[in-house]
Amino acid sequence: MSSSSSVPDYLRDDDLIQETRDLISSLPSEKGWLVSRMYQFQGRWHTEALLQGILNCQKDFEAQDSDIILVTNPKSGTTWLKALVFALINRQKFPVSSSSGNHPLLVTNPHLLVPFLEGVYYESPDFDFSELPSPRLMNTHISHLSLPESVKSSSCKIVYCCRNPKDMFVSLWHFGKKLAPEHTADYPLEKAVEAFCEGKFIGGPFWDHVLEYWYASRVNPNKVLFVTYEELKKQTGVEIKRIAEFLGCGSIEEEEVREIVKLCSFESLSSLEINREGKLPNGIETKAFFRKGEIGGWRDTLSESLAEKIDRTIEEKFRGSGLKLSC
Ligand code: PAP
Repeated sequence: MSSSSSVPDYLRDDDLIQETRDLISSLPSEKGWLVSRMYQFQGRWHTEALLQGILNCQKDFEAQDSDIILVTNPKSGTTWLKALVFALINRQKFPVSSSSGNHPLLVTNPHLLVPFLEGVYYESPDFDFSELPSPRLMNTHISHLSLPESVKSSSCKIVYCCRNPKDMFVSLWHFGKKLAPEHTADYPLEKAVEAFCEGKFIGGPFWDHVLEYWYASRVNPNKVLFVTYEELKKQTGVEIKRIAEFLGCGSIEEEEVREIVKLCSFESLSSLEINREGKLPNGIETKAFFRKGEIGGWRDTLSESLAEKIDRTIEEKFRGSGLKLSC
């Protein structure tokens, strides 16, 4: 990955330990869409830096029973889910009412309120997770297969948010063009769709990530809650209540639900100064996380034939799983 100032540190490869270099030299690798090189580890494609973050996390992260871990494929609603769950679990400490103008979400980007596990484990290995207030709220893109053992063995809760793959792809396409123009120039849209359908992009394949958590949610519904961006969009309040029930948040007033929906809506968050003008410590502009926030926005970017290619791929991969994603 280049050292362009807009690229977050967790995507840079400058700071690897020797053990990781040795491991990497044994892994399948390819030039990738959005990155100069990516490596296949436990079935998923990663940059060297993200792989280092995942390895550190697997080694050092000790989950607590009260932890809440939000999991997504990139561009599947991470920022929104972070805001919603942060507002929900902190509603006693930080009441969400339109009259209170000092809610943390009004002055802080959701990514700074909810740490990104593998990013922190790469960028700031000394970060002390034990200092986070309980229940600790964190997020990750790590696949179910590669989660730290303690996450699986403890009683911590996982909320997984999935998004329609065409919207997810298009969101990543636009994000990548902004963030890493040098690694997208040689990837016209057709080639990027091809890579996506081969599962070859950071964190991919898309379907393995989704299906692992889908099955985990079927097998252990008290441990993994599966939500979708589309349902969140269509009935945010209903989904908030479902998440609240899953997390054992106690009863929640209808008025509180309405206030959380409003505070965390695309229109509200994207219009805040912190999310229009701000930057994360790694240099990435906060506005990059707010583009359109729509269902079906892929139509502006994908031709019918590219859309069909993604549909065919996903249909084949999801066959027999019982999972259907609306678009
Ligand atoms: P990340 O995984 O890199 O953190 P993530 O937040 O999942 O990114 O993706 C950003 C997408 O969520 C953007 O979608 P788009 O490109 O199709 O527009 C962004 O607009 C959308 N998004 C961010 N905040 C919200 C929100 N409050 N409501 C709905 N969508 C949102």
